Amino acid sequence: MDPRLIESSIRDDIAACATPDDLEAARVKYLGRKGALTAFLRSIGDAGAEERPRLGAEANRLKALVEELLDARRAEIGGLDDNELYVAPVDGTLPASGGAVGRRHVISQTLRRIKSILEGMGYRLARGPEVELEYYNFQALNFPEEHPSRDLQDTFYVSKDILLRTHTSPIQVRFMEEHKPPLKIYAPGRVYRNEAIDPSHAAEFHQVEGLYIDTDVSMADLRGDLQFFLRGLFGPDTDLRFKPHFFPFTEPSIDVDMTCFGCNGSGCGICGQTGWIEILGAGMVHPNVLRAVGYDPDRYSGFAFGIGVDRIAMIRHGITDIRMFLANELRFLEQFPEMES
Ligand code: 2U9
Repeated sequence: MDPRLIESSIRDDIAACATPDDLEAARVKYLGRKGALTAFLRSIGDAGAEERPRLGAEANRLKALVEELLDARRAEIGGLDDNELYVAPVDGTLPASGGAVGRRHVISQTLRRIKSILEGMGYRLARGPEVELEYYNFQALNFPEEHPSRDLQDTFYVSKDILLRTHTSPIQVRFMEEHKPPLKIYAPGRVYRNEAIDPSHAAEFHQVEGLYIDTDVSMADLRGDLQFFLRGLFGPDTDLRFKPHFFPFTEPSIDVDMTCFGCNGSGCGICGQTGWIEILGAGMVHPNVLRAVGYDPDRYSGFAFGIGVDRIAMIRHGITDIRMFLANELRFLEQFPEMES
């Protein structure tokens, strides 16, 4: 076949290609096993010896021409080279898709606020294990041997001497064993109790406890710190009242009420018309607890307080069922966008 005829057919065919599939068809038509150029190359063998070099050179030129034209046409119609990834053209005028942005769990948000206030007051973070020795959870904290909370009914035991901590107080016992006074620490964490589950009781929940030990620490210091803390958490109008209470690890022990942030004390739905909300427990660290960690109770005194993080989150957000915190129900969790640090 006449090379010039082949060349013009190559040029026409490739110029007419409109899609990557057309280009592939043109490639096969000329360079494929049964293609026109392939046939031309084979026919060279039948030509006379003096003709062969010229025909061979012509065949190679046409082959190179096909490849060159295919590449050029591919670039024009936006097809892909071999090994090239397809990248969709970006339309910068389209609106952004929004995307799914996560958020912290409402308990984590509450805990962060509590931590930030306490750290601003000079309390340092202390941590400890959730699987704890019975000694640190009960004995060292002056719980008598026959105390009901030690019962299997109330505490999850791992073995005879090992349990899931029922409060974060063992963290502070461990800290005191390793540090001399003065100290001012807070101990956040998850705690476990073998409770009958209902809207206000879960078998796992979260506490933060504070502990301050020095010479001459008094109940007045406790009142000052609790007031500063609760005003930071619930607003500057918050007032407190102390009621006598009992804990094995503090003496005296108190329950602390604060004026309701919903009505400022006049009575509303949040506080059950009383004007007051029971918010935390506290007291002066029992001399037996100081002795257990090797502190001299005649020289040192201290206060401690404990607060339920779940309870704070429920009060702040008007949540009526503690079990929602563990349900992993998105329609619940999405109601608490992060508004603060
Ligand atoms: C040491 C000594 C004393 C921590 C304290 C409370 C009072 C308290 C409750 C708050 C809500 C438990 O989660 S809750 O139900 N806690 O009322 N906690 S005093 O006393 C300590 C801690 C450590 C060494």
